[in-house]
Amino acid sequence: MTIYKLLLEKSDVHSYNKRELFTKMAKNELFKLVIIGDSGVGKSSLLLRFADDQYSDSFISTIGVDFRFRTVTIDPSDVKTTPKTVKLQIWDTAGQERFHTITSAYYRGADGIIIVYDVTSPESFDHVEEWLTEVDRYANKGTSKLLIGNKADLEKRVDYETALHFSEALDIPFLETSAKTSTNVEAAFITMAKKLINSRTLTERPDPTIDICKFKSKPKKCC
Ligand SMILES: Nc1nc2c(ncn2[C@@H]2O[C@H](COP(=O)(O)OP(=O)(O)OP(=O)(O)O)[C@@H](O)[C@H]2O)c(=O)[nH]1
Ligand SMILES: [Mg+2]
Repeated sequence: MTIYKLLLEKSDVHSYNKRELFTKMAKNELFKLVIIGDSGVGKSSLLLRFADDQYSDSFISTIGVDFRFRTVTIDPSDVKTTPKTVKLQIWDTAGQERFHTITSAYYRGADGIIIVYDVTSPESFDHVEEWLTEVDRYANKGTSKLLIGNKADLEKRVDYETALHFSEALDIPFLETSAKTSTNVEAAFITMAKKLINSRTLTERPDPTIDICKFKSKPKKCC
């Protein structure tokens, strides 16, 4: 149970404060993620695997955007707070160039952005830099990023080490996944959720410095 729920149960919490706490609670437990990358790298397949544990070999290119929800519980040992159940609202975007104006509008307000390339397609890896430029242009400053190399069940044309060095240089977590076999799909979204929980916890942590002026006794009036 979160601290907010405990406080809400306390009868002496003023109703105005309760409303504030409710807003904070809701805010705390929902993260908006956006998946981007070239057409055909497997963005929709990753989302379908994560949200419904399903996979299809047929390729139906996404038109515009689509979204799904999934609630996940994060192990308390992995986050700097108590056990956390968070709702992920995941936006799947079309990789086709003609939709970029529409899809880039979804970057703003995203808590996390997942950039996907296809390990069998060096072109899709080369384009990651362009996708990151778009993210810097349209997303909020503090947006978390994650790099995914999908289709790891197939013969690779982009080395793991090359992608890892690239991601480390940018300080972005990186995983190779397969939407087809499920490998690392859960791990990828959980990695992003943990990153977001920890960064939100850090930004909400109260300032530990003590204002000593508060404890100074008021000057006594003479006479
Ligand atoms: N072998 C293999 N094929 C995959 C994998 N993920 C996706 N595919 C296939 O790749 C094709 C494209 O997948 P999508 O998920 O539709 O690609 P997308 O990135 O959403 O493409 P757009 O919507 O056009 O941007 C489909 O035929 C999928 O079945 C994977 O992990 N392994
Ligand atoms: Mg798609």
